[in-house]
Amino acid sequence: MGLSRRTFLAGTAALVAAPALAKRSFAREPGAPLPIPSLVDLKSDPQVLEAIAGKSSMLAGATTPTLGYSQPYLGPTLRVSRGSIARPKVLNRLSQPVTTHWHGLHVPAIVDGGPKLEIAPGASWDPELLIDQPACTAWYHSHVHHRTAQQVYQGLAGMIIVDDPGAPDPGLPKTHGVDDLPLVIQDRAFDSDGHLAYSSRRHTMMHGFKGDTVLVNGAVTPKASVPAGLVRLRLLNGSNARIYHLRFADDRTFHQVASDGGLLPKPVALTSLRLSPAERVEIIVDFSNASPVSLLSGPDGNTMMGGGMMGRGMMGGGSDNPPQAAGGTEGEFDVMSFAPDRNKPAAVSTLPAALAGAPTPNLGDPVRTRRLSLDMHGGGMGRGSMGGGMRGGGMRGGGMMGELAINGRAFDIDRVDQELKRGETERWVVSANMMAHPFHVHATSFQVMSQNGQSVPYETMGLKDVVLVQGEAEILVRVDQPASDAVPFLYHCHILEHEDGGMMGQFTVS
Ligand SMILES: [Cu+2]
Repeated sequence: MGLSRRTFLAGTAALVAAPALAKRSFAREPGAPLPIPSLVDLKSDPQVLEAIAGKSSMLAGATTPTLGYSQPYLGPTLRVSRGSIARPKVLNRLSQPVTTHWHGLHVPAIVDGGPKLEIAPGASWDPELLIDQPACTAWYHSHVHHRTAQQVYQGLAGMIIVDDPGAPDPGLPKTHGVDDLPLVIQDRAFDSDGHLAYSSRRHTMMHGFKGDTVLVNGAVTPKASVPAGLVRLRLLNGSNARIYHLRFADDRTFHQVASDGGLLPKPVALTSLRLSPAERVEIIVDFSNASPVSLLSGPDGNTMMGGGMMGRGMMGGGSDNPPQAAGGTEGEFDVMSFAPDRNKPAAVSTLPAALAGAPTPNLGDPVRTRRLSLDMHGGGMGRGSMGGGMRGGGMRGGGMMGELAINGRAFDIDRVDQELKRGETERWVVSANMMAHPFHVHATSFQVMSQNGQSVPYETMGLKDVVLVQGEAEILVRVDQPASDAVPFLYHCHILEHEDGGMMGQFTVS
């Protein structure tokens, strides 16, 4: 691999160039086989998920304390099936409370796993999840207020595959771990002991934590052996804050076939894609030329000073947090690599022209409009303000830092912020200031209608539960699941430091 500038951000490159540097005792060695999480089918009997503390081998020669669900880091891929009841049993073997939120599943708030549903140390939780939604890639993660960022960072997350046995077969690769790969992409940092490093400095909280090392399924820049044919990649950005700008090193065309809420009507040809925190994208990649290739990402670029808010695509100057500073295009880095193997049979050789079973948006006309302003500032902005006066204002002198809020109010677990009527479609106008914020709504898939006044074609965006808001986004939201005052649903920024810091609100559905 050598000392390519793509090996990773500046810190890693320095390590490779000077292995004697005392600060970094353990090497990040790319190219380990891609770990494939075990597949646990939640269709039938209760299946136990244990939140545990484990030890992982992420760096050469180091042991890294981590958290996981039934494994040392991350958790199994859970498969649920439309029309059936999934019965996970979550056991908390840790000394701190956890929750398990089913991100992307359309289930009632009482089983959604939000911050009101803490599982105490030693306790267990037995939700019944009636699955009734299109096939998609979802995920699960802990969602304890003020602890989400740390707990997900330590490893409390995993992927969910929703199957829809009643829908027509779209003709896509579907053998888990063979030609249908779950890829949980996360950036992490390590201290001199090889332990996961995390900073809760104000700078980190405001920008979101960004590490200097990329893990895929818990391995540093791994290599996947794949059939020399069509392969489906289920990409989940499980990072706390980093936005990836993904492309293949040879700039090959690939096809997006699904977004958060399920299949797109037909494959969309791309040469790059942007994946913000908590978003999922399914792509089909053609490895039939059998050439090894790397998947790369450009720099995140989502900083308050970078002026990225109104930008498109590659935002701002590409500066990351200071320890990982890597300017401009030199900040491009390897995420993982693929080694096609002609001895592995490819089950699917032709990309379908249309994707049978894709959901159709049927949200209808909105009955009301709500405005949500994702605020970063010193507070005092009125409820419902669109934040126009704050746009592009920057954090001058740093003196304004402190408040993360929505409509001027920081999260309060005892306050309901919005009251929705079950089954009613609403238009939400979501605005963001200072940075781009990935906005998530629990319990539903929404349709993005426009961004900054430009209409968004459904054919390329599909149904979403996270949308990166840069400026202003207009979405159509309908929630069909109930939520009471006692256990409301949530909407929030999915930069986990922003979520923990108060950029979150609660809503009931009656
Ligand atoms: Cu945010």
